[in-house]
Amino acid sequence: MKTVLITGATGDVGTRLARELAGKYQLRLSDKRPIKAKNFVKADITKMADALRITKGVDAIVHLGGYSVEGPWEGILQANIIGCYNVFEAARRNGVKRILFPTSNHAVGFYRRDQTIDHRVTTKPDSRYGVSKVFGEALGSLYADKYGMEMFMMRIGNVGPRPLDKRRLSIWFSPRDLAQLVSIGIDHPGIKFEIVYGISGNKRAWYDNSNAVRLGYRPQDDSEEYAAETLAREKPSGDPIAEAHQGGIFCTAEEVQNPAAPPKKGKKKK
Ligand code: 15L
Repeated sequence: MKTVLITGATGDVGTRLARELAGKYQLRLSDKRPIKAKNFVKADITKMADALRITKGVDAIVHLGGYSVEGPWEGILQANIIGCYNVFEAARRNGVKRILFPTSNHAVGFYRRDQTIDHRVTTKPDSRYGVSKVFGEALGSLYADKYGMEMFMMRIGNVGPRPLDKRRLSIWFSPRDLAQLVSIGIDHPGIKFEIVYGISGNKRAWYDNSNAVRLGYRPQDDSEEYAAETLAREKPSGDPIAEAHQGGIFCTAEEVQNPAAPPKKGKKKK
């Protein structure tokens, strides 16, 4: 059984992924926030020593750790630029060949919603966060070409049990489809450097995901099942730039709240 390190394992996506992959791989979970689990190792990936410690002896790394929304540059710099460099470089030094990197729809978020894009388009980040994901893609490309590492870049949409709003009908990624795509990234032989979109088989997708299909991805879910209820809940944002572009409010906001974060205390549910 392959040993797989998941960084950022206590986050929403990490938690769902670990649940889906349990039993299929020997998982090593890591994060800077500790959880009680036998296979958990606490680490701060902004420190190279920690990155070296957690990447030792694994077959593949799913590097989810980092800042997951738009926010202040300093936080993004530490977590997504320095942290990403440390994990890739530690993997290289420890002889770990395969890295799965969750880049994001926000690496290409300034494409318009009336465009269909594939894995070959020029990046168009919609935020500092999106830029940090483009950095990860570029670093992966360098490590693939220069050091022969195997890089699987997943431009992830939004992972959750169901789509949250109209924009997410196009980019929704169900946990079981996430697990399928990650398994392809871990097990597919001969990966050099691949970019795929991490979304379910959504009818309303803005992406031509034929590269993932070529590698064997057969999504089981489609957001269309939730379209009527999602659209009925939708409130107009009044932001024409956000509405016109795939990245939504990431295109205009300076800070975006993590959609998976629990509602702030004191705010009563209506
Ligand atoms: C992302 O890249 C984020 O990691 C996630 O928290 C969501 O905000 C998602 O994009 C999205 O676009 O909904």
